Amino acid sequence: MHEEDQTETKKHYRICPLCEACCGLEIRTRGDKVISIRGAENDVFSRGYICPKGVSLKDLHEDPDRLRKPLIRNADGVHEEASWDEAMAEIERRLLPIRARHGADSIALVIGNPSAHKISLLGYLPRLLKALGTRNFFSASTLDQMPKQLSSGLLFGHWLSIAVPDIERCDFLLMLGANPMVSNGSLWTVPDYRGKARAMRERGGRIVVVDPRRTETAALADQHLAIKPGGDVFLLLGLVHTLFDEDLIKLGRLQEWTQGVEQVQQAVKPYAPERMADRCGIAAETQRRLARELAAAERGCVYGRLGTCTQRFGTLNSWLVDVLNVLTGNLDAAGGAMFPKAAAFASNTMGAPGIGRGIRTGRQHSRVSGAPEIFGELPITLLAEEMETPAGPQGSQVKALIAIAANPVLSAPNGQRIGRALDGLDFMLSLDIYLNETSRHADVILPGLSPLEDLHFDLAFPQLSYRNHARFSGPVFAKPAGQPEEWETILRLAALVESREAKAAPTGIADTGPEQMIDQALRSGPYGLTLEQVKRAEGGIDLGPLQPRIPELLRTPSGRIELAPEMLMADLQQVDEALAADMPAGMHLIGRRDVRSGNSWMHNLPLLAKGPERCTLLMHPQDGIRLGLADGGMARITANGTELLAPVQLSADMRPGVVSLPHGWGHDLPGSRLQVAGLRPGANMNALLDDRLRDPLSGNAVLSGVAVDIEAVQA
Ligand SMILES: Nc1nc2c(c(=O)[nH]1)N[C@H]1C(S)=C(S)[C@@H](COP(=O)(O)OP(=O)(O)OC[C@H]3O[C@@H](n4cnc5c(=O)[nH]c(N)nc54)[C@H](O)[C@@H]3O)O[C@H]1N2
Ligand SMILES: Nc1nc2c(c(=O)[nH]1)N[C@H]1C(S)=C(S)[C@@H](COP(=O)(O)OP(=O)(O)OC[C@H]3O[C@@H](n4cnc5c(=O)[nH]c(N)nc54)[C@H](O)[C@@H]3O)O[C@H]1N2
Ligand code: SF4
Ligand SMILES: [Mo]
Repeated sequence: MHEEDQTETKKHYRICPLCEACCGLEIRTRGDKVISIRGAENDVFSRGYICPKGVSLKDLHEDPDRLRKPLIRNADGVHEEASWDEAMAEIERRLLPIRARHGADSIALVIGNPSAHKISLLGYLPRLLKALGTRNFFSASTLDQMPKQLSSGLLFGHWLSIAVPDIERCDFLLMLGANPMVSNGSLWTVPDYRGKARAMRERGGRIVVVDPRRTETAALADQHLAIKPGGDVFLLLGLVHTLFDEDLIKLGRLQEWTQGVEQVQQAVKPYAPERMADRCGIAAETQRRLARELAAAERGCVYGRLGTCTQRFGTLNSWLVDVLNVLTGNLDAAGGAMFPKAAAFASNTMGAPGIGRGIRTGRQHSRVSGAPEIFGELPITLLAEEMETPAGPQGSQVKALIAIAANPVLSAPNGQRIGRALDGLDFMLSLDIYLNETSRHADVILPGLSPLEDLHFDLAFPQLSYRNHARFSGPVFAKPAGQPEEWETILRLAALVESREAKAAPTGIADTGPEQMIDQALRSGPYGLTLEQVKRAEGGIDLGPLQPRIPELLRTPSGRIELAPEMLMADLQQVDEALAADMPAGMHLIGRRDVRSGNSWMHNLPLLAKGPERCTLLMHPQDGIRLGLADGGMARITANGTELLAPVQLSADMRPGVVSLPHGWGHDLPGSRLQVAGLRPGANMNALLDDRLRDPLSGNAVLSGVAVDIEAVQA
């Protein structure tokens, strides 16, 4: 019998947790081995699509460096395996006195990207946060999408009411600062972007990509506009200006649901394309033609992503993208920018439809810099100063940190400063599956499960999907005996902080496991589904193309789209100042993603790590000649008081004057256990970034367009 089980091949359906595309996978196993991983053809949403990362789930599951037991750092600074009870006892012994002595704010919480992909984390973090009661809550959101959350919240009344391209019906797509061919989409869950973009062009649609680099996405588009880094606000203002100037406004159905159009018209008067051209690097006539083309499209859409958010004017950019969609009648219309309606957990389907309290920010401020809280978070670039600065009248110093699925030492600007500050803490706890650049600073590390041992239901991404759907997948393998699921660990920590019976199993209605949580959310959701129904439909339930949702979706106090929020109108003054100031001189650094990466933590998987060197500095050949750098030559890049070395890759795809380095590299720090990644560590581009630069409205870090010095290193 046992023998038979070991040889029988089983087929499992599993949703990939590694990026926002949320592809359904078909995983074949024999005994405890993975035999194959491919795209699940029967998935109603991803329809068989997969990328190399999905295949690498086997490597992740089998990675000998992946933590399976808690680690406690001994007196010599070495991490040693411990039992769960020992680890929890150590946390109790060291963390609780800090809180008792220095108050709730002395413990900071940082959560990273993978937590958005795990209901076991995302569904339970609010419990821990509530237990901690700290204002020092930080996340990767302020390295990423906070500007879009803020602008969407201001316009539509909820920060998760984010409109996405209805690509299957669109015939003109203007895309800024996004590379879905590589990233597989962001704030836009769209598996197989390539297939959808091709289909769009085959039916006569056009795609225009705005990016300082001719990316993989630009190569597949009809037109590429090589913008100057940081130039989007000028271009977008030029486009909105043109719509008014050339009488191209048509609000259509949204006329009666929109307020503030006149204020926007007044506000954009000064920004004629002729005045913007120099600052964005795109000729006035090109801007005007683009505005006309957008206005003339039957079903057009503007989409901006990471590259537009990680700038000083990230919130204005995010707002202007939606302004363009509204003014051209493309918001909430088929083929335009539409709002998904998730089967569960979507706050914008809860409460009274059509009206609400809107959003409020700045209810509290950070202690050292006084930066406003936004959706309960503080800018992650302020984490270091909160750890470094002694207590004063403004409150207590951060003395302890809990990091959950976060690697800010590599992913945040000036991460080396964060690393130093972590060493000064009284206690640090990491929930992580690796001993890496950040968790090596932790006194205790608690591991999560392998994704193949975990169930999966996406809480966030159905709210951002190109089509409505409900999908669930169960664990492929049983979890190791004695290892808790991450939600259990989080509840145990919350209980410990609340000083309830720490060792008891979680009890009570709020402490149910994810399945009950999902079932309740589905039942009370807009389609009245049950988890049983979703489970029975392997490959998911298709809930159809996106439907118009205005006015039902709105949660603003006016019950309308509030197109001219005061906070944004006021920030236009800073645009005027930027226009009046001199152009920042020198070479400008932008980021880049690679198909075989996932921010900082997938470089330890052999399948993804093989192949050519990926941490290279892309540079236009003209710049190479000027700087004496040939292909493969070594460049010294200097900024932020730091210098890095990286091999140069000459590429005519770069805008001259702009260079590109990927983030998430720099795996050569002592004390980490990343055998594969350590072989080709790469350089940490975030070491070059100044942690003082952020969009003050959203608190989002500036990751793009930073001036750097480059020189050739003689062999
Ligand atoms: N220069 C520059 N910097 C950037 C960006 C950029 O474009 N340019 N992009 C930014 C963006 S968009 C983001 S989202 C951030 C990401 O910033 P982070 O979230 O800090 O970085 P990740 O590399 O995603 O790190 C994830 C961590 O989670 C751990 N982990 C993985 N799976 C699990 C799990 O199942 N459970 C637990 N507990 N831990 C797990 C990994 O080992 C790793 O330590 O980086 C940002 N940094
Ligand atoms: N393979 C892979 N996939 C990933 C990730 C990964 O690390 N690897 N990370 C995941 C995460 S956390 C996220 S948030 C998403 C992000 O997904 P996307 O939003 O698609 O982000 P990127 O691929 O970084 O593309 C951003 C683009 O902005 C461009 N850019 C830089 N500066 C500017 C500028 O000033 N203006 C304009 N217009 N463009 C600019 C860059 O050249 C780049 O092509 O990807 C996710 N998917
Ligand atoms: S595109 Fe994203 S979700 Fe799909 S297989 Fe690749 S990593 Fe997984
Ligand atoms: Mo991200």
